[in-house]
Amino acid sequence: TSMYKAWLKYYRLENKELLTLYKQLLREVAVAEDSVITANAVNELKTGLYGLLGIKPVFSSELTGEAGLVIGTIEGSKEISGLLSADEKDSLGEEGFIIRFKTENNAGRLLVAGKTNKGLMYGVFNLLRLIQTETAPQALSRIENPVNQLRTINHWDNIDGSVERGYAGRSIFFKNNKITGNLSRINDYARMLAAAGINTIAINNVNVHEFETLLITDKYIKDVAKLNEIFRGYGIKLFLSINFASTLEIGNLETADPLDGNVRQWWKDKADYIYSHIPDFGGFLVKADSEGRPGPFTYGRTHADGANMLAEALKPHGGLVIWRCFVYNCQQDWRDRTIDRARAAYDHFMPLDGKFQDNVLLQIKNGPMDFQVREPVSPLIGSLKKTNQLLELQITQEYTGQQRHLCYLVPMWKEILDFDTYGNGKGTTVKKIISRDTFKNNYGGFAAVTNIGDDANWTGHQMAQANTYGYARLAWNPDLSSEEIAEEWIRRTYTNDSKVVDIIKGMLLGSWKAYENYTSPLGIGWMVNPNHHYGPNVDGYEYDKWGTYHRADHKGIGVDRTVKSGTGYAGQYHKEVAEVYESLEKCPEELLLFFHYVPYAYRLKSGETLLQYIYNTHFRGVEQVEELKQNWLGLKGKVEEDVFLHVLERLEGQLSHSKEWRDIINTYFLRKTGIPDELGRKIY
Ligand code: BDP
Repeated sequence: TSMYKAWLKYYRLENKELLTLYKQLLREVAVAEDSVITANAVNELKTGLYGLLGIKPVFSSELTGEAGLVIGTIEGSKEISGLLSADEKDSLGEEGFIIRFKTENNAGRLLVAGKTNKGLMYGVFNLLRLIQTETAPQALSRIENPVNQLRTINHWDNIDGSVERGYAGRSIFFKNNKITGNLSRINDYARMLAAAGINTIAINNVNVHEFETLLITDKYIKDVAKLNEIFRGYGIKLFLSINFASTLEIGNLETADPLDGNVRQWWKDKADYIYSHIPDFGGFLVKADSEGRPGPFTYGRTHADGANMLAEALKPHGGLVIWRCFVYNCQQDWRDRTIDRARAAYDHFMPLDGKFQDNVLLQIKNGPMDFQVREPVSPLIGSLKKTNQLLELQITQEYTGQQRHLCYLVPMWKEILDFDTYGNGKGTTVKKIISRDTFKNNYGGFAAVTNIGDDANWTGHQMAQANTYGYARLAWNPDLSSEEIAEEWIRRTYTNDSKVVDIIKGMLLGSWKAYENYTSPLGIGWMVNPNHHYGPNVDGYEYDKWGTYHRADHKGIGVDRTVKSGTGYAGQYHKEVAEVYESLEKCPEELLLFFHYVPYAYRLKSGETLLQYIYNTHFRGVEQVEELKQNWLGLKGKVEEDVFLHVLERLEGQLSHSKEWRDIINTYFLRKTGIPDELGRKIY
């Protein structure tokens, strides 16, 4: 299936004029550079140009004529160095690139340059993207540096081949407790990631169990090194999730206390060992003291003690510790309304600001709970000032339809990135904090849990590829718009036919709102089946220990998180933000039930009561899915048949499932209140 090629399809250009122009321009390519990364870039160029233009250019170290493409690094190529101004050279970062088009005497000359071969590679991938999306040569010229330093993908893959929260088949890395021998698929994966700008990957689940603990031993390290070699060729650093209790489980020690001398020595030796096999190893990703995983709390130590111990071991090798802030009590008492899981990350980590080594990064989930369809931004972001930070997003659609529903998440991520934390006065948006623009920390960037598996189309629902792609593009440049990203993805995936592009773009852009409409309302989240988290179950978590409540009764619904009368969570934000969330009137309506307990008769700004709003959005959400399906039906014959049928099958499933959501939610509130729909629609 063509779906396997994702955004690297390189269909022949449909625009004849551009096709002719580019065939002329790209007959000859000069590459004065030789490294694995450059060789991979050149291979991509060969594949890409053959697909897009049907040509096999002549490759040499110098152009023979006036026309052609010159690729190189500033240091490696005199020609490139000579053609660029001092300003241009200065503006290039380690991963940045320049694309330049010049016409002289009717002959065009194209230049792709990086300061390093990584930059050069990104330049080549971007050139291919621009041709693929029908950009004219005159519009190619640009200088780009990635805005974010770490652009990370996390896999929740287990060595037995299962994937935690995976909805696209089994692991691409592991099978039956072995590391895959199918390295060509890994190579294709590395191409996809690098083409979209990813530069870091953690290949195993953050929940590290018995076998995964052994990844850093003789049993697996050579095979990990083989994977690393592939990723290295595309400028991607490899990380492993580690077990904080490794010293106990594989180290023959009786403790994992981070302040114990033997434990510290064990990790130093372990780091030396890993780097002797993988000299450019990225470092460790750690989930500690969370959902049953071991951690420093057992020994009465702080998370700074734990992270710093590992950081010290990795430091001589240039490695990093990425430490997750998803730490909360998953055994709480639902009867106690003063305890609030939303507070946990801030309460645990805020007191540690400034206490972490400079090669530690905290990885913070975008919201205080757990990847719901709507959450406020974590108050840690904007509060931590002296700590390296990664924003953690979830591409895999655990709570957003599990890749059976279409839910394009880029618009949600954009809202998060553009959110003003007031952390350093007005305008301190999340994107400025994680890009290190605001607080000038050592490291920063993006992390996300991937939606990739071994399905032939990688993501289960083909259109979920747009989320993988969109995440990577935002990590490169968070100022790209949802529309731009959608459009790029569609053109690279399906066609440049603008009518088709517009229809699919409309589908993508409206899908998150549609999903929100027919699922849990106004920021309350969690009305899902426990464990697998698919499908509606309003009270599924209501009387359980996980801290995920909606507090609905016959009078109203919502969690009072105000300082005045609730859990005090709203007070974790800077005062400008706290004031807004604290107030029932000022609180953005989409988060109303996250912050306030609200009576059903409360009037929203639209004039609807809260109850009527819930009914209306649930009927509307299903209509929106019907519209998605109608739009797609109009594309028959305009996209490949197997793609057409595949997406149609998913949309039909989504439609019937959205009705289930609508009916269960609406019936629940009808029964709680006894108040029927004002418009007399049938509620079961
Ligand atoms: C939750 C998932 C769980 C993960 C956990 C985490 O349900 O499977 O282990 O997050 O982020 O969303 O560690």
